[in-house]
Amino acid sequence: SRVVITFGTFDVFHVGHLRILQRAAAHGDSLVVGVSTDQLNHSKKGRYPVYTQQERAEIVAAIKCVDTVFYEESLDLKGDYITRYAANVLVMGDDWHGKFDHFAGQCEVVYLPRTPAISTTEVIEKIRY
Ligand code: C2G
Repeated sequence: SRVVITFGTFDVFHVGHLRILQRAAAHGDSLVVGVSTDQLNHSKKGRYPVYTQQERAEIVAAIKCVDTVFYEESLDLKGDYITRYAANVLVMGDDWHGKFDHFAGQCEVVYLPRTPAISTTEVIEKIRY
């Protein structure tokens, strides 16, 4: 059976997140999701997400098409996570287009188009004003 793996922060969970998980799941029989840690976000973006990693992981785990959730501690461990979960397909949104092509020897690499006009940043802005 085909295992799909994907990664993300999934902060202030919105319909763009839901749709990429559903479309990722459609590429195989089970879906494994790496939720980036608060620390990874802080070191990468200089700020912590709105929701904690535990809250973000709890929400993602409750989505019907998601089978397994784990914490993504480092961007450099993707290859290890792919091996650990025996993933056959890596699915990412096309904001990462080309970035993970070097895993093509390890698993299939698929980039899916993002849902237009929605992002965590836009949701935050909409609430703020
Ligand atoms: N996404 C989408 N449509 C949107 C917004 C996001 O399809 N309108 C997708 C992204 O392309 C990504 C996933 O939802 O595949 C999660 O997005 P983010 O939470 O922004 O994740 P990111 O911080 O890019 O992931 O190893 C990657 C890291 O975990 C970072």
